[in-house]
Amino acid sequence: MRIDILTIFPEMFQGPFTESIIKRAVSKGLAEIHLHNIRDYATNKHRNVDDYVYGGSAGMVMMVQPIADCIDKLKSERDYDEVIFLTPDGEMLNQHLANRLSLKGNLIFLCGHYKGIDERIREHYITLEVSIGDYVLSGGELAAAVLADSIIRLIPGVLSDETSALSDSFQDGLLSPPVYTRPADYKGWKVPEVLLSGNEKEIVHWNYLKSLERTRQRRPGLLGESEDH
Ligand code: 6GU
Repeated sequence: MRIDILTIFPEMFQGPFTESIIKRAVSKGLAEIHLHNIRDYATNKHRNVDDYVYGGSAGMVMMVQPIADCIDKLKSERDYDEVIFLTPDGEMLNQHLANRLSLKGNLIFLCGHYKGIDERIREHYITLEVSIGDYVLSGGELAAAVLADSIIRLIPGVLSDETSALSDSFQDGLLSPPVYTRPADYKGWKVPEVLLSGNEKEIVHWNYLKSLERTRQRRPGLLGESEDH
């Protein structure tokens, strides 16, 4: 998979993609992340990428031309499956959407700033708008990093057997059960007996019941039950 990220703050991606699972996916050649500074496509004297809102309301809007030129260039080099705009008014990210996007080959992520982007970019280029939750971030960069992480870890070969995405919370529609490691007794705080029993069948059943219990307590909506309790 190849992800091209269009941003005015490429440095914001130094952290999230240079550690851990995403770093390994990139070094194994399973994912490529290419950052593009939208300002490099500005053609005016001051390299502006934003301008005042038509109609007089306060704030700045990202201009069409630099973003359009950047996307046009990328599209002339290869086909893209989706051009995604990260925005609080987009479709809510969930595991189902991450699964769907992990099957794609080439994606463009566009990170917005200020009051937003000129609507004509959305009309003529954007094929999918994604939000990561009902709160406002200063820009789309952190949302793009979250989206990229949720997708890349699902690419076959990225996770090892032990960290398999199959046992993730949400992958089976349930939250994960509690987990423990050694020692079996820490100052009298004991690991549940069943986990030490070696009885594989009983352990699988116990984990399932704990998943169900935790989901019912914390996220009943995932079980199709009422959220108020
Ligand atoms: Cl995708 N962008 C911004 N700026 N804020 C958000 C968001 C995205 N998702 C939730 N809040």
